[in-house]
Amino acid sequence: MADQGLFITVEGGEGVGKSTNLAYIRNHLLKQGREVLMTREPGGTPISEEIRALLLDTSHDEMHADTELLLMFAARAQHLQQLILPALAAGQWVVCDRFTDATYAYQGSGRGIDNDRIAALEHWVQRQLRPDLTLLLDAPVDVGMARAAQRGQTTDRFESEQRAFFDNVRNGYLARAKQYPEQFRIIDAARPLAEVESQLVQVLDEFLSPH
Ligand code: Z5A
Repeated sequence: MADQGLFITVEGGEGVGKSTNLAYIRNHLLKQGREVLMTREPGGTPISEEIRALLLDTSHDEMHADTELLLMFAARAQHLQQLILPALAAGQWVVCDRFTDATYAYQGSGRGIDNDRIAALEHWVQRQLRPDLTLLLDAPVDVGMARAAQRGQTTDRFESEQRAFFDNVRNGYLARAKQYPEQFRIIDAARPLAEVESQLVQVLDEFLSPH
């Protein structure tokens, strides 16, 4: 039987460079001989991607925060059962663009839902599963927003939020990182790309050495 794979998540506010750096992370792990599955949340399976479309649709501005929270976990339940857990059991390393720490940051700190409610769903849907490593790409909100604007895609339901929402999200992430220092590594994502990459390599190599 294969050894259980490890679960790495990549987090951060809008436009900080998650998508840009995911390919770099994947290549670095492949070079070290790991089998890697890349995926994202909300999404990653056909059902979860349909839920994602519902969540991001700007025409649903009436969506209640509880509905949003439950849809995030509905997408996650399917994603875990269909993709993430089987891959980890087969010994693959799973790299996920956002996971439950995004729920604490966006639905918790952003929308104001109690952490206890999120924790109850987390326990129900994930049991004991938590990320082995979370790379938090952190940058001032202005930097992320300017980069996202420069990229020039259409705005989704989250991106339509006000500045204060994104400040709360960033503070929520930083609070999680402080609370769980064993899980989180903070990457200064405001730096030029080459510097962000060298921070990632340093953290990944440190993490890889005992595994
Ligand atoms: N969400 C939630 O509320 N609750 C949950 O539980 C989960 C998610 C799981 C969709 O996520 C939304 O779901 C998300 C939170 C919510 N909404 N928001 N906001 P997503 O991950 O798909 O969407 P996103 O955060 O909007 O990702 P993004 O905008 O695609 O950002 P990114 O991937 O971090 O950035 P990027 O595309 O890699 O980079 C942006 C631009 O900056 C691009 O032109 C790059 O070339 C440039 N860039 C990147 N790095 C650099 C550096 N270092 N220097 C200069 N320029 C750079």
